[in-house]
Amino acid sequence: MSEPLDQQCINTLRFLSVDMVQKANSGHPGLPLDAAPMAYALWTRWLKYNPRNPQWADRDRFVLSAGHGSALLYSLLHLTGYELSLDEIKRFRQFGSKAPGHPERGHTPGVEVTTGPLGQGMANAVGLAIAEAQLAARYNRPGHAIIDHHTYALVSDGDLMEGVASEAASLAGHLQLGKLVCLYDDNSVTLAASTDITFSEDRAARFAAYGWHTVRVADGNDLAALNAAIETARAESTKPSLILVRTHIGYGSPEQDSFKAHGSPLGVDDVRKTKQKLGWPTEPDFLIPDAALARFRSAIGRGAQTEASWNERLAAYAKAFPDLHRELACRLRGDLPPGWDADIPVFEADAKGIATRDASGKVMNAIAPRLPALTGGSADLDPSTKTALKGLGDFNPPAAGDDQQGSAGGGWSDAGRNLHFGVREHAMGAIVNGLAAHGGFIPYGATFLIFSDYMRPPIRLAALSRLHVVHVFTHDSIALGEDGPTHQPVEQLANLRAIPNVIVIRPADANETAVAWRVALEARDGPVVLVLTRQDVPTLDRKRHAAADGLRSGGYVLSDAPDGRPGLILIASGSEVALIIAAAEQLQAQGIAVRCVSMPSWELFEGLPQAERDAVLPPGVTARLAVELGVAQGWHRYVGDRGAVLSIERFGASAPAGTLLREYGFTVEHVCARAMELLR
Ligand SMILES: Cc1ncc(C[n+]2csc(CCOP(=O)(O)OP(=O)(O)O)c2C)c(N)n1
Repeated sequence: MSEPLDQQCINTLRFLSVDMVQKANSGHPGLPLDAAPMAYALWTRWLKYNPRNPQWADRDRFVLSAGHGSALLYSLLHLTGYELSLDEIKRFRQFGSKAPGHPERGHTPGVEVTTGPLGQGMANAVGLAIAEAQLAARYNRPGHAIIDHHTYALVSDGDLMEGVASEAASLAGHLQLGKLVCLYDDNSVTLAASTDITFSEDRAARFAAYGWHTVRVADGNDLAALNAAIETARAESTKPSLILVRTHIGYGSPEQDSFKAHGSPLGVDDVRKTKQKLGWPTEPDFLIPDAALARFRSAIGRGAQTEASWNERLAAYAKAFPDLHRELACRLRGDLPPGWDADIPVFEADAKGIATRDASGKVMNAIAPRLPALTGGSADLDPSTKTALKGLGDFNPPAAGDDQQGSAGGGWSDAGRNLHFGVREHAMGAIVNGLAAHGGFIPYGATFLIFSDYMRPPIRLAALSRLHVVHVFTHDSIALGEDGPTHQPVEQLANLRAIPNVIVIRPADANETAVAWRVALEARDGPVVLVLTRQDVPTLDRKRHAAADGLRSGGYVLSDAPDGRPGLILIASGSEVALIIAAAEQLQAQGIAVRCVSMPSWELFEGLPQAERDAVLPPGVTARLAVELGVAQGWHRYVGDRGAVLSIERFGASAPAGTLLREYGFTVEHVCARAMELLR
């Protein structure tokens, strides 16, 4: 089946992982014991990487989607020579260790994406594969395959059960992502049970129906069969591949094939028995035989060589195609190219105005031709979210042409900048994370704000792992009207604002929307959510009101009491800004000294020094009214105990927008009345 050295290497992976879990007295030994052979085959024979430069652009991407098997990944990283010491491994799951409970991008060198919530990693892998395909199509030239790598994922039963992976797999098959290879650890056991009680469909048939190429490996310990399967999968260039590897969870342990081997340390006795059973010395722990280490560490020389030869090819490419090379290098650095914002429009003051979703569409289309990194799409809502990049091509399955329904124009190819996610919000969230993790992209996804609920897990992961993605969420309030409460967001803003590291921006008008896009693209270290209206909002007259650039502060004074000494502050975001301006005019006419504050982003505002925040919201002015078409949760931080919030504390209703706004009290009269109450 395999050479003694192979066997020794595989067991090194197994027992390094088992000892890690045992020492931490926490973790998951079952998967490393069963999946070590496939990991060994992949990492020593096929995977293209340089342990001494984990960021090398043309490396293969490896995703451990079953993130609970993190001990296996840490073993691989340590053994192949990444910057992950044995000491760190011995501190598995301890505070500050580089080997945390589940793999965390940005925390451990060599970890491509943060995994643990099942299904996400597999969907990220689809994004990684799309990224590779699009970069290759744009930059490669005959004889210059400068971008040419595979994406591999190790997936488990749990991954395949999760809806997000199904959505992503369906899209990956449709998109014919031939360089995506998933190794499925088919061990028939999950955390709490045998899959007999939960999971009985024919997985190979299901993936074949998605348009995947499937291969079976009957014995997960059969190294030759594993290598042959990976080779076949790599040879299949027009379909993603699923390699179904039959394994036995907790292989070799007394609890083999039992869910009890999934997620608890084996215990000292069973560790000893497992080592004895697999012919491994029971002492010392964390044993790494020299020969095994040498075999794994050969990755360092191989990686250096592979990268060096790529660098040579890149130099030749730079000579032959200097402009393309410059553009690619800029993208890979994560920089915005010079002049990227030169065409962003300025919107004239206009009382009727335009919807911020429309303004956003215009701004995106002004930026996109100068910013090739900007790629994305919507979950079947382009006509509503206005996020199509017109004429910049559609990704990828050859369709009829630009007259194909839904086409953004510019041709169908891997170079297409418009991604058509279909009605797959959850996968869209995870796929844009994959694009961002790949590097070279500022990806965006778009849908209605209400359906951000379908995407919260990937948004949270983007925030946790500091992925720069932009979400465009339109139809941001009950003012969307007749579609009714199922479509009317009420608690979603509070929901998104609650996630650390996410910047939520709800611009008030077209010019704030333009600045919001600037902020979103300049942000770099986390997701940015743009919350936009369906309905028109006035384009504010910036001669009378402060410049829209104030959005960068998160909250700024739009108009003030004549002497700059307000007795009352009205605060709003988005479409309600026009409402407080109208109310302020009435109040002012009654001699009330009122200040209007546009507060498009709490997170940006919190980034200001206290003194600057106090300049916007002077602590001495306690009569403060916040107005927002959503739940009040959180607003008291800005209005204080003596202030009030005009909010929505129930679901919406099906009716024309005007009726709803009246019924829910979002009128100038009601705002004025609430303000007067505060002054009394
Ligand atoms: C979305 C999500 N739900 C639940 C869990 C908790 N959990 C961790 S592993 C697991 C199932 C493990 O089964 P499988 O994926 O087959 O892994 P194996 O048992 O083979 O290690 C569950 C439910 C999770 N990590 N993510």
